Amino acid sequence: MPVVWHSDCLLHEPGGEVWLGVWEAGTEVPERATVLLEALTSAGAEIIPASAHDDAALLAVHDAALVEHLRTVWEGWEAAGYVAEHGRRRVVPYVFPTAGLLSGLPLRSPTALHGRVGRFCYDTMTLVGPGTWRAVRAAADTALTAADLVAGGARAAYALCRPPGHHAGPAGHGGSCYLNNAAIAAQALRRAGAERVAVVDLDAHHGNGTQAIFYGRGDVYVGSLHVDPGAGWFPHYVGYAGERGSGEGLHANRNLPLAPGTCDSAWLEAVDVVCEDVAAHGAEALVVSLGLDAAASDPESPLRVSADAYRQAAERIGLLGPAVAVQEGGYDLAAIGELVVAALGGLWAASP
Ligand code: SP5
Ligand code: ZN
Repeated sequence: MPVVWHSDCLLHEPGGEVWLGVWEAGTEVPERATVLLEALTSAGAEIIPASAHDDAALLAVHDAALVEHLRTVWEGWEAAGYVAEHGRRRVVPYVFPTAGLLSGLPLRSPTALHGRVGRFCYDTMTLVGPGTWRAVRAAADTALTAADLVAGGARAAYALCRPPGHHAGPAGHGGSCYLNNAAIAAQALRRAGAERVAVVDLDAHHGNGTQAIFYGRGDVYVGSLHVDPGAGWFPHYVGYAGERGSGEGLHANRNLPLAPGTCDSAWLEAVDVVCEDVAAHGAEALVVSLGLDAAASDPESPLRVSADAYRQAAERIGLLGPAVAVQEGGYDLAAIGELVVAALGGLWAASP
């Protein structure tokens, strides 16, 4: 299994997250990537360096304003004195243009950066620091390089992306995500000639950004199994079963919310529902949003999935077509190495 990697992915140091008003250590740390890389290297995977790709691939799924914001927000934050004069060592928004604030009035672009950041970041947990943009851009290149390999005939490839991406939508980011690596890969597969593509999201959280990007499209199916957002889990407001797509995309979106505590058998049943959809969709290529946080020991989710179930899920998905696996969440540093080896082993064993 080719493993695509760029060491710039280590440069993003969120330095914690503000959760419910309190600054906490956070779990989306650079060590996640080094643990995954070490486990895959030890398992004998071939490590392939990510190559640079044009911004066009990002702009195919994201608004130019979001990309430009992410590219420039740290230097703007520093230049405006938020760090040196005010002790704000990371970019964190505090006012959000929700429907409750705007009450139907148009979305403005406030001149003050500390106001404007809430237009692009929808939570207080997705901080920007000095190395964030380079890591975000490298993660997108990593996904694109893996998509190139699959478009060029590889039966599967894995993008070791960090930061993760599936919570980033067309115009906004959050949930520890900045640009949507999986959506960028899916769109690249379309552009390379696959008429129909499917995204299968195994992360413990709903892939709201991927859903939003493809919601109105019939060419890219999106299926996600995740802990029920209504039971108290991020992203809280989206990821419900009734969200089936709109317009040409109607029925090309599937959400399978799972109760906290869901174990292997019920999780694999949900995988099978998505696999049936993918086959019916006629996907010529797949993207797997490979979050490892559904694992029983993960600190960010109450699902109770084993490494063996990850292997079985990946085997079933791998039978459906050539696949680009894109790293999403997964926060138990003691477990994610075994989990990623199990999942990619299953995908590689099965892929046609
Ligand atoms: C990519 C991904 O998996 N994003 C997950 C975003 C959800 N983060 C929620 C963080 C909530 C604060 N952490 C609480 C830990 C309690 N054990
Ligand atoms: Zn997650």
